[in-house]
Amino acid sequence: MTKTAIITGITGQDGGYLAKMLLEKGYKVIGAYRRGATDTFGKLKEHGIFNQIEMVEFELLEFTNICRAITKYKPDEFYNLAAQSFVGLSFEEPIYTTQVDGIGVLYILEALRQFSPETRFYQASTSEMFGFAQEVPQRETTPFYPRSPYGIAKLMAHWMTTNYRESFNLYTCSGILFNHESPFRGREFVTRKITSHFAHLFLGQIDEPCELGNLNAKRDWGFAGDYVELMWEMLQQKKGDTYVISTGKTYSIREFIFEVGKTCGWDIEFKGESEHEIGVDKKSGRILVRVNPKLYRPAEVEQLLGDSSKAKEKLGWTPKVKFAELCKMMIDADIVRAEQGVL
Ligand code: NAP
Ligand code: F7E
Repeated sequence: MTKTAIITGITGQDGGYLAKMLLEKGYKVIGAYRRGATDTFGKLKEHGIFNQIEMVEFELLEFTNICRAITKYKPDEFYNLAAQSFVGLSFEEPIYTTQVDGIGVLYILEALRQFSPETRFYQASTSEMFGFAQEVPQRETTPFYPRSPYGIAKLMAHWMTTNYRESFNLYTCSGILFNHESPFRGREFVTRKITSHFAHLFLGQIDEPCELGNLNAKRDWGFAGDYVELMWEMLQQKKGDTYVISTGKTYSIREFIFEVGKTCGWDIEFKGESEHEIGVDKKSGRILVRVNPKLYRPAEVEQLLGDSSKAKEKLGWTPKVKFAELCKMMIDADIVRAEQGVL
């Protein structure tokens, strides 16, 4: 029998990859989106799947709307990927972020409990909950220490997800995913900010260096297309659980810049300290990166490194795309877009 899945955050990076994968598995996919003044379906159209998805209006702050979507479809699986997902913005909009990323998840859980308790629920949790990491590497048992309103709101949602499993016997999963990127990453996130800017620099469409904040930060970066497989796997087990998903390797922003620069034919070296630091192509002397202290965060997550042994053992998974391949995939895609004038 055809299974039905609701995906919230369908217009985002992960929404597109997950929808594509579920369609390939024969699912009926319900895309839960919020109405906007401009078209937000660009990623789904680029994936070539927009016409295969049934869309339903869905706003995380509107409980009645959530109840209607759940009672209408009573889905086999519900993937909650919707969120105010930008950590930097969460310092400027802490109340909104907490409502959407924390309370919004409680609305969904409560609606499932009331109207569709058989639905299996996936919550998009995050390595930002580890924040000021209390252990290296971070695993399911590592104590949490979030460093942003985003991380704190997601932690509330994580515990609600756990609590509704323990209290009401719902099948709920919390996927603690470390950073995952792709050519569909939002352009405000550091990886895509770099690849989209470098694509324009490479083609000579602009001259200004890419302005960045803290270059020391280190992240465990994986590929979004790999990670959505795990979201699905988590919902196919005997019971719901919490899993860390990561590559087990960590790289600095500088290393990401260097790797992306290689595809553009640049050999980037870093000169100067703190706000005076620049990234320069050794051969031409061209300045490609500049630090702007305005982009520093009020509290930073300096380093994340995950241990996904549990997912490997229980879900039989290892990440496929490696760091260098990911960097190349992202810059190649942005160069093509910039050439076509769609970046
Ligand atoms: P994304 O590209 O920023 O997408 C976020 C999605 O949420 C968009 O579809 C957005 O819709 C929707 N949304 C935002 N506020 C909403 C609201 N109030 N009501 C309904 N929909 C709303 O995020 P992503 O990278 O795909 O990440 C997916 C999920 O995983 C997020 O929950 C994120 O916090 C979490 N996560 C991401 C990572 C990562 O590295 N990517 C790691 C761990 C966890 P619009 O298009 O209308 O804005
Ligand atoms: O920052 C530093 C910044 O915004 C990464 C989200 O998907 O992953 C993401 O959150 C690092 C930080 O991602 C700039 O200070 C330097 O240390 O790309 P980001 P994030 O904050 O790690 C987690 C797992 C999520 O759950 C989130 O939803 O890069 N950085 N200079 C910069 N970051 C940005 N955005 N822009 C800069 O100019």
